[in-house]
Amino acid sequence: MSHSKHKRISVVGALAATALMALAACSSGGSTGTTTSGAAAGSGDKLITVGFSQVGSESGWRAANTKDIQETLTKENGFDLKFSDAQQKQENQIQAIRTYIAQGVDVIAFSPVVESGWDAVLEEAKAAKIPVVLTDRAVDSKDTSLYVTFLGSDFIKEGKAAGDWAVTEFGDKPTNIVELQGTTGSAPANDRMAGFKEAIASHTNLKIIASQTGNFTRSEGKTVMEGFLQANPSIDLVFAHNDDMGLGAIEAIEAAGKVPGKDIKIVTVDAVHDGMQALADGKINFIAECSPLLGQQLADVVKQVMAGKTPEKRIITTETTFTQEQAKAALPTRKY
Ligand code: GYE
Repeated sequence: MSHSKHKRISVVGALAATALMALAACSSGGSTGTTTSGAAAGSGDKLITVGFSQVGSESGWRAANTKDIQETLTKENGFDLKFSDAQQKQENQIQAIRTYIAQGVDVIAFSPVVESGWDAVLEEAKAAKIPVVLTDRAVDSKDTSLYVTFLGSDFIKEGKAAGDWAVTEFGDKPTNIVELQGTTGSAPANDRMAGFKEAIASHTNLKIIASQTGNFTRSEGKTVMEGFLQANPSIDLVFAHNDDMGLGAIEAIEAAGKVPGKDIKIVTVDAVHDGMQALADGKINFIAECSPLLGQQLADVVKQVMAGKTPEKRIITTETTFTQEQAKAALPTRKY
């Protein structure tokens, strides 16, 4: 590791507290990456130590994302990955990042649970000269020198794709829409909502009659949908910010004696396996894809940074949309 003497001194000062925090960070999600002990044992180049703070394990998307990152940032590929799961809590992420700073990792990567409130900890990373890569979700920090790049999807575009589909599907018909929002304050929830609203804005027959967060989970999606069904006798469309909440909504709709995909249509974002299956089965009507396979791009960015290069400030993941027919065709060869 090429850290300054000055930094080593401050690291020593923080060591006692850090040991405990590191344990907490590593044990919280149950899924830890490799540890540094003996990391460079054997031969060859030194491994690049990456501290990764994951949002949580709230969805199928997140499970696929975690798997991809852990399978890509391996020792064989030159990385020593430290992984922690923040269980959808910002304070856990801040603590994990502080632990990585104190440990003197080479690069910190994280998927910020919400957009705001990161400046202080990012300034600490900057002061320690540890580059930070935003993976999957954005922060709203004005000072963009606090991170190297933001690598992930265009969530506004995904919301727009869902809204454009609704415009085409419902035409001039009066349409009551309920919205299952992602985690309040998260970049994908903010942007998917904005993109969807923009797409339907000039079509006044399309009305969002209720919106509530389901926190990107299947169980909360179901509970919120139950409430929507009780309060609103006539719902034509569910816009769920991810597949999992859409899958929860399917359960609620069926329990209410209605047919998902027919009596009440459903549009979601992600296109993970279970969502694609429900789409192929006719229970979901349309999905805007959001790829969780960010591991390789993250590995590339980290290697660039370590080689002293400057990656692009914004790296956008390529993605598509799926109709029911397209889902049937894509499912057999889908990776997640
Ligand atoms: O859409 C959702 C997950 O940040 C893009 O988080 C990600 C979102 C994804 O929980 O399923």
